[in-house]
Amino acid sequence: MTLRYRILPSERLAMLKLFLQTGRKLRIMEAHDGLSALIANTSVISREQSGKVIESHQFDGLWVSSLTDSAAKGHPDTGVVDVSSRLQTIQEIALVTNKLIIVDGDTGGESSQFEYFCSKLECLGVSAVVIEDKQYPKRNSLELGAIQHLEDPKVFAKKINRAKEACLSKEFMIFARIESFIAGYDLKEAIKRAEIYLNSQADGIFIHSNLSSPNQIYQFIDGYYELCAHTGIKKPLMCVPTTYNQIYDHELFSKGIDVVIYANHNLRAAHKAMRQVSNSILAHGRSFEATPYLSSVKEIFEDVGFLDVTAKDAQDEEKQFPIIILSAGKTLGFIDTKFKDQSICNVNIKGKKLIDRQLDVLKNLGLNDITLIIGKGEPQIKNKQLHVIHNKDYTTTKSLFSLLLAEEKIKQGFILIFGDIIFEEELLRNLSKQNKDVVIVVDPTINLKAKKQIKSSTDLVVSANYRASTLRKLNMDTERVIDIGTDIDPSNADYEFIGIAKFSPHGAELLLSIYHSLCNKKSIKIEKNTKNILQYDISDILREMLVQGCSIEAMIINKGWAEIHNPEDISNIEGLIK
Ligand code: SPV
Ligand code: MG
Repeated sequence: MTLRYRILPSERLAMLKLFLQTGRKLRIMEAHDGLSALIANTSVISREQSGKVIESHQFDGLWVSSLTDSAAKGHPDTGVVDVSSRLQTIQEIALVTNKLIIVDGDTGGESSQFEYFCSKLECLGVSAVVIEDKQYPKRNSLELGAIQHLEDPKVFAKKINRAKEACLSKEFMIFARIESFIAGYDLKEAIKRAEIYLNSQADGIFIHSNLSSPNQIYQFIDGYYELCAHTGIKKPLMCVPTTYNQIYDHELFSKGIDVVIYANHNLRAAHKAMRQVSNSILAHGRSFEATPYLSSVKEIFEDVGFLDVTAKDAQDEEKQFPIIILSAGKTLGFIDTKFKDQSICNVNIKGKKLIDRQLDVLKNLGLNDITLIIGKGEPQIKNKQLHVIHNKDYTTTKSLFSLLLAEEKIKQGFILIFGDIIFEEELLRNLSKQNKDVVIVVDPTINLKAKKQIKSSTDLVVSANYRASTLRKLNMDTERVIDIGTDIDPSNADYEFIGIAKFSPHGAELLLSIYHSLCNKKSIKIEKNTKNILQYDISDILREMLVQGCSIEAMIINKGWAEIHNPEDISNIEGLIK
């Protein structure tokens, strides 16, 4: 269910009466379960002119039909679906919609049963119930061969009066449905019954016909309005143009009908599509040919609120994603400085260690599950929550080996951060919102640099979209990566991988399974080189994932980060930090 379309019972209950009092003409659509109700509730068509909506149409409410409620359960419409089951359907519909509901109450049963039924409908927020003046057990009105027995109209009116008196609210409405035409009687009988019901406590009249022409209905309307003028009582009029379906609802409205009900169309649509799809699959031995009759799974997910749930889950999970900081690399750029025997995370930038700068950003974002992987030196950090892992083999291994030392941590998804960069909150906030399997953060400014200015250790990235489009947005935009590595010719590269990436739980699972399958082989061929898995950098495993068909997205940024590879980088950064 989606949480988007909801309303409290008391508000919904009053809607029909309110609309009718203001003279609004209403179009009502059938629903037989939560999904059909959602579709009836949310369907809207609009006409635009010069980019402005000049006309828009949607249904005003929902009809819970006995025919379709029964048929959806595989039953005939003969009153065999019991009251509890009907109430269950009505509740299911009420829970996922916010439009008024009119319930088809069949004959209403005997008086006391009807009183109890109405009291329950009222509590559920149903606006109105319609009962037909046939004898129990009734038969559906559309089957011409069915034998129909009418109820004594005075007995029927009394049943309505009793239920009206049992109702708690003034807003709950009961409509008296005249079945004279259905049972083969003439206009005179129908008008005679209308007069009795006008003089009862019924709130409105429903006139039914199962002919393909609207003549019976039009004659009734004329007779009814004369009767109203004569008695001085006017109650709203409803009809169900299932058989006389060439008449537009606006024609019925202009004749004097107040509520037009499309009483079975969602179920008939589903029935036809289901039959076609089943036959097509049997005929072809696959489902491909049935595609035109099918909604996509995504469309269903959208309608029932699954996408809302996954978006909220992703937001919640942002906070729980473990952060892995890789800081075990060799600090070649600092060989002549006092940091030569230190992990890069300990270098000082304007009085503050690089790792402390990273931790500040993470803390501000509420990210507390942080693992730091270091090689040489001890991190001199007071943060007790920081989990530190030592890569004792840091001289003979590379970044993938370091990452895998935290294998237990990364299984449920993680955010990877290289230890030699500083970055702003905004960047990580945007990355956290991404929910694709693997998203790497990339920067396009390499394109502005001369080829020889690009360091040989830079992880270059080739994107599928870069070449296809000239219009790109920054920050939240992602593009599909087609290659990554330090060996890509800079003139073919679109971006630089900055050393921050997010792996969803599924992305992490893919990474681990590919890593383990690689471990089972002795050495692996990457392009021209043959590498031992111990010599894999993060970009090597990302490339291997691409080779194996995984999808990797690049999130593009062009500011908010810097890398620290040597004392010169530090002095550049210090110039920028206030
Ligand atoms: C229904 O939809 O169940 C109705 C209308 O009662 S009809 O089927 O036309 O009788
Ligand atoms: Mg019915």
